[in-house]
Amino acid sequence: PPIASSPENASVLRPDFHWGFATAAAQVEGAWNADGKGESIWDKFSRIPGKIIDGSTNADATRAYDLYKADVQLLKKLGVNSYRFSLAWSRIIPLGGKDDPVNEAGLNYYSNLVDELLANDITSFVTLFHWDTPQALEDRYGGMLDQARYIADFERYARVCFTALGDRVKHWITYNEPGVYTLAGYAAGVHAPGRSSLPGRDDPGDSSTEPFIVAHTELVSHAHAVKIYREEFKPTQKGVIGITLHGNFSAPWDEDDPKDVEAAERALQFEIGWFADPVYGSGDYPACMREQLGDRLPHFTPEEKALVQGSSDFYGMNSYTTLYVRHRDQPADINDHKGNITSHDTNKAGVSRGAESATAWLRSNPAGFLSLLHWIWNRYHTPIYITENGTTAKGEEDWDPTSGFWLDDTFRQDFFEGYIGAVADAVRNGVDIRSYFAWTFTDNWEWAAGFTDRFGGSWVDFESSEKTRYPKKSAFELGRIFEHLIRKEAGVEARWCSVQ
Ligand code: PNW
Repeated sequence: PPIASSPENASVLRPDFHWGFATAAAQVEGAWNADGKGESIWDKFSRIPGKIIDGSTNADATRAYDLYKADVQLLKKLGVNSYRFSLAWSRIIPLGGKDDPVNEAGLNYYSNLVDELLANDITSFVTLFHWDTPQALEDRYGGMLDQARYIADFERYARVCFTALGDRVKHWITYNEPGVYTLAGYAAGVHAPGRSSLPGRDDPGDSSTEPFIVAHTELVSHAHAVKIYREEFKPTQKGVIGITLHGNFSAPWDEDDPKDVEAAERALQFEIGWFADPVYGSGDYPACMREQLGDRLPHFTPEEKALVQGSSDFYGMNSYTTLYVRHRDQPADINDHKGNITSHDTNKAGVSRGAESATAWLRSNPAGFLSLLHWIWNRYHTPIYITENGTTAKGEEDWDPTSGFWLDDTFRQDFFEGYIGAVADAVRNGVDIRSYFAWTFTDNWEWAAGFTDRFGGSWVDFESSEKTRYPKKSAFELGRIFEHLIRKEAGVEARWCSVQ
C-alpha cells in the first residue's frame, strides 16, 4: 500500500475523522487503591511472583490518575482531536456487584477527565471494560464463568457509567478485545485471572471449555449493555455504542495449496468471526467453529441471538500484525482455539511476515492490514472505528533522556506511514473508516510484559517519581499525517499544531 503522506492520499479522510491515542485504565492509572478503589483481577494477578516478566506491578503505572491534567496538555500539544481511555469498574463500584455501593470519588475522576478533555476540544471514546474485572466478582462467583450473575452486575455498572458520563460522552465501547481477554486469561493463562489446564500448568481451569463460555458471557453482556443504552439513554444522549475486536490478518503459508488457503480463512473466522459473526453477521458462531468444537461451544438461545445480532453501531477494530498460516493434517487438539492451524514468520517462498519490532508476536505488515480492512468490510458492511494500532521498536529500552529531548523512533514512524497509508487506500476504495487511535499514548504497563514493551508515542522515565513523559518523533509525525489526510471543509477546524 502507498504511504500515508503520498499525494494520492491527500484529504482522503472525512472532515469529522477521529484520530488520537488509546489507553487502558489498568495500564496507566496507578493509584490502584486510592480514594476507595477496589481490587481488580490485575491488581491481584500482578502481585503473584513470576506472572510479570520484570516482576513489576501496576500499582503506580504512569500515574495517569494523578497526572491527568498534564496528560491532557500533552495530548493537546500533539494535536489530537480524540482520546480513547477505559473506566476501571472497581474504581466506580469497588466490589463490582449490582447491590454494592458506588464510589463517587472514582466517578468524579472520570467526570473530571472528560471535562478536561472537552475544555481542550478533545472527544472522549470510552471503553467500559478493558480486562480489569473487579476481584470481588471473581471471588464471589467466578466472574464471567457465571453468566447470569455476571450479566446483572455488568448491566448495573454500565447503567451507572451512562448516567454519570453520557451527557458528555458520545462514543462508547463495551468490551476491548473479548477474544484476547478470554484466550490469555483462560487458555494460555498468562493474563488474569490466570486459569489454564494446558500441559505443564497446575492452575485451576478447563481450557477446552472455559474460553468459549467466557466469550459467550462477554457477547451476551455486551448486548445487554447496548440494549440498555439504546432504550434508556440514546434517545436523549444521542451517542453511539459498539464493541472492539482484536484480529490479526492471516495469509496462507502456501498460496497454491487450497488447504492452506482454507486454513487462513478458518484462522480469521476463529479469531474474528467468533465475535463478529454473532454481532454483525449471521447471529451465530461460524460453522467451522461449531464443526471443530461441537457442544464445547455454547449455543445462543433464540432470545440471546436476537439481542446480540445487530448490537453494535460500528466495528471497533484493533489490529497489529499478520501471520502466515498452515493447515494441519491431524485432528484438532482438545485445547485448540485457533482452527487447527500453525502460524509462521515466513511463507513457503521464504518471505518474512514483516520487519521485527521489539515484541515477538508483532511484525510490521501494512499490506496485511489493508487486506484485513477489506476482509472485515466485505464480510460485515459496518462502519469501522480503528481503536488500536501501533508497535514497539527495538532499542528504546536503552534510550537515555539526558542525551537529547527527541527520541527519533524511525521504525515507529515508518510503521504509522505504512499502516495509515493502508487506511487511506482502503477509504479511497470505499471502506467506511471513521477513526484511528494509535496504541498507545505514552509507554505504559504492558500487562505480563510489565514495563519492558514500550508502545508509547511518548517515552516514559519509569524511574522518576513524576514518570516524566518525553514525546517521540512519531507522535508528532502522526499529527503531520492526519493534517495531510483529513479533509478541511468550511466550519471544520483542523486541530493540529506544528512541531515546536
Ligand atoms: C492489545 N496478540 O492487546 C490490548 O488492547 C492492549 O491493552 C495492549 O497493551 C496492546 O494490544 C499491545 O499488546 C493485545 O498477541 C495483546 O496478537 C496481544 C495480541 C494482540 C493485542
